[in-house]
Order: sequence, then C-alpha cells, then structure tokens
Amino acid sequence: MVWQDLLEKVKQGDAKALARSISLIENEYEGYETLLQSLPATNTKIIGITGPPGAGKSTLVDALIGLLVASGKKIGVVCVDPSSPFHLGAVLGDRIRMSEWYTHPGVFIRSLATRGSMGGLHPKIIEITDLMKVFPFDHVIVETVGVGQSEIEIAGLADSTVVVMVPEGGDEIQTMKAGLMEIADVFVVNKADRPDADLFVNNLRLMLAPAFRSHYNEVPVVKTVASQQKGITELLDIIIHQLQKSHLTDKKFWLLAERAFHLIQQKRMKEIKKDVLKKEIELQYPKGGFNLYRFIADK
Ligand SMILES: Nc1nc2c(ncn2[C@@H]2O[C@H](COP(=O)(O)OP(=O)(O)OP(=O)(O)O)[C@@H](O)[C@H]2O)c(=O)[nH]1
Ligand SMILES: [Mg+2]
Repeated sequence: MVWQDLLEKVKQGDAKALARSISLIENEYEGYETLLQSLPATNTKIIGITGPPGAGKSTLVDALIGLLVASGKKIGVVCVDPSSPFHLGAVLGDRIRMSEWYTHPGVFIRSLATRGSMGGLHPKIIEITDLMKVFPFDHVIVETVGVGQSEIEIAGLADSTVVVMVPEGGDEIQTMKAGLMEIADVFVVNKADRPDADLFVNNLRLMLAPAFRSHYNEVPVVKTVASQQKGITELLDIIIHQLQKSHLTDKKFWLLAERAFHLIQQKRMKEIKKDVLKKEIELQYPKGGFNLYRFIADK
C-alpha cells in the first residue's frame, strides 16, 4: 500500500493503518519523510505523563483511559518504556487489567522501546505522536520514564505535562532540578495511600513556592491513588482545563520550536557516526599536529 492510501486510512480512523504507518516511521521505510510532510494540521492535544520508574504512571494512564473511555472518548496511548505494564499486562497479576485496553475499540496503545539513544525517549517519538494526532482520537497520552533529559524533552512533546511523584521520594524533592519544576503543568503525588503523602504534598508546595514567581501560573498539585482510581477525575479536569487554555499561547510556540530544534538536531547528526570519526582520527593522528577543531571544521 502506498503511503497516501495509508495516511488516508489513518485519517479515517483505521487502527491497522495507524500501526503500519508507525512502523513505517520507526523503521524509516522509503516514503516516511513524505508521509510526515503530508500530515495535516490537527487540534488533537498531547498529554505527557512522566516521572520516576515505578511512580505509578501506567496505573494512572490506565485510570485516565478508564474515565475517558467511559465518556465515549477515543484515546491513543504511546508508551516509551520497556518495563511498562503495557508490555507485561498479560503476565503480572495486578496489571492484567491493562491488557484489556489492547482490544478495546476506543483505545489504541503502542509501546516503543527506548533504544537508549535519547535518554528515556524514543528517537521517533515526535514523529509518531504527530502521526497519532491525525487519527480521530480525542486525546493522545504519552508515557515516558523520567530519567534525566527525557523529562525536559517530554515537555517539548506534550501540550500538558503531568509529572508524577511518590511520597517516599523525599530526596527527589531536594534534588529536583529547576527544569523539572518548569516543565510540569500538573504535579501528581501518587500513592497518596502511603502515610507521608500529606507531608510530601506540603513540602512540594513549599518547594514550588519560589518558582511561582517565574511561572505564569501556579502549578496544581493533585493527590492520587491510581491503583484505586482516587483523584483521577480531579486530575483529568485539571488537564482538560489546561489543554483548552493552551491554544495559540506563547508556550505552544515554544513547544513547537523545541520540537523543530530536536528534529533539526537529529537530521544534522544523522550522517555522523562515532565509529567513522574514530577511524578518521586513527588515520590522521599519527601524522602529527592533530587539531580537533580543524578536524571538525568541515563536518
Ligand atoms: N500503594 C499504591 N500503589 C500503587 C499506586 N499506583 C500504582 N501503584 C503500584 O505501583 C507499582 C508501579 O506502578 P506502575 O503504574 O507500573 O508505575 P510506572 O510509573 O508506570 O512504572 P514504570 O513504567 O516501570 O516506570 C505497581 O505495582 C502499581 O500497582 C497507588 O496509588 N498506591
Ligand atoms: Mg509504566
């Protein structure tokens, strides 16, 4: 099938065509760039869920899907996380529920391996989420494990970024970089069934207070118990409210600039391979007078 037909089917809501198009992009099959350049503009918003491993992101996504599906919404989910329950759903007892969504007509889930090339993100995550936006979903959710850079990167990807934390992560609060505070549109303190949840929420609010001055708005903090679907309605309300506001704002253009920057960076680096550089250096270095700056000047 040529990509024009494929794209047409994606627009019409053909899940198989969507899955095939994602593979086309992932594997950089011929025509994938033309397909990307043919993507029409849409208004579908991306909800980004990030946070440390095991914070309950997938459980939260599962609960959010539950709410959205119950109100008749169509949801697309991209999971950039090799250890995600979405992979293990069929194996682990308390996670079996997850796998239900795989066969639900209102839900499309695609898991992507991180491949380690971009911190916690997948090298084609921007392209794949942009493709997902063409499918008639009401919302697209992207889950990534927040490991260093990826937390910052997901901010460039999502229209609303939810940073999930857990009460025992006291040290994380201390070491939380200003960057993480900047990217969060909503903070979730999940596992609020744990004893120190309220203390943690208070500490987080105190910690965030100085940041408010530089931030446009106060960042809401929501307590959830994702495994019991507690706090999910409140969280969803906040997310939806933020998404509705985020039309043509300064932030929106920064996010697009962020994405453009990333894609340009990737494109320019594509031809550059470390092993090739090493071979060239090996040849030049023994000749003497090796200068790294002259070496890179024509790269
Ligand atoms: N007590 C408690 N456990 C929870 C809660 N939410 C999730 N869990 C449990 O925490 C564990 C990790 O949840 P996940 O949803 O897999 O967390 P995650 O952030 O997606 O994990 P990774 O994708 O591996 O980074 C699971 O055993 C969940 O059942 C909660 O609110 N309270
Ligand atoms: Mg997960």
